[in-house]
Amino acid sequence: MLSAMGLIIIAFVIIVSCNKEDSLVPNKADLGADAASGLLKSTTAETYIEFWCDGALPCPLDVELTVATDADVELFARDGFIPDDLVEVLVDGCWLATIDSRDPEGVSGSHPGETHTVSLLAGTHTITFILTESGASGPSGWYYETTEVPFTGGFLMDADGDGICWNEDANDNSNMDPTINIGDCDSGVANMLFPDGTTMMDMIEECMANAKNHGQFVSCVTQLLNGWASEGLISVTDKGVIVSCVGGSN
Ligand SMILES: [Ca+2]
Ligand SMILES: [Ca+2]
Ligand SMILES: [Ca+2]
Repeated sequence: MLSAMGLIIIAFVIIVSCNKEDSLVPNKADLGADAASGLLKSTTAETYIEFWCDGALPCPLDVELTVATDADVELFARDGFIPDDLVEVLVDGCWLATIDSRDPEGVSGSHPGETHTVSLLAGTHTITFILTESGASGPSGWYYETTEVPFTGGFLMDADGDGICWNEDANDNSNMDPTINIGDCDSGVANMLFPDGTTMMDMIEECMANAKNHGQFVSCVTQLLNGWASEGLISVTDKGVIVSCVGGSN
């Protein structure tokens, strides 16, 4: 039994469908959810989405994805009607893929689609599809589907949790200790994150990895500390505390 509101929504969806880029009515199974938001939930494995920005680009569309346990997710997306769009796919604000469905022939028919895998920790995540180029005169319709597979952790968007996406992070596996520490010696001085995604501890660890002996390690760290002190990132007192940690290390 359909409620009056349900009928209104379906009527709305049908009107909208008639304005779609090539007047194809979407799969009936896709009708019936939140038409006002521009997102029609599917009862099939694929979810139908429409970019509604009155022709203004870029046109972003967020969908939420909740995974109960850590999982790799295979994210499939395709242009549903005329293959004529460029769509950026972001997960939790980080770029995952660019899907280019543009076909010079402009023939009506679905794009075969692409699958891109992302590693997600348990919880709710945001997938953002951004229509950046489109040949559609009206709303452009796409489909996506997510499939959970065993977690590998190989495709995390921000593996070290420093807020810098994998493709913009100079060190994707930063040492995020809150303070600068060497061995058992904690200086108590804040381990700063630089804009490129490297931390002070990353740089100290690099000194450690490259030094052939303790003298080289001390000299490498001292050079870093002198630079940070001259930039005002650490105080002279901080520098002294760290130097004594370095001196006591082996
Ligand atoms: Ca299209
Ligand atoms: Ca990062
Ligand atoms: Ca980092």
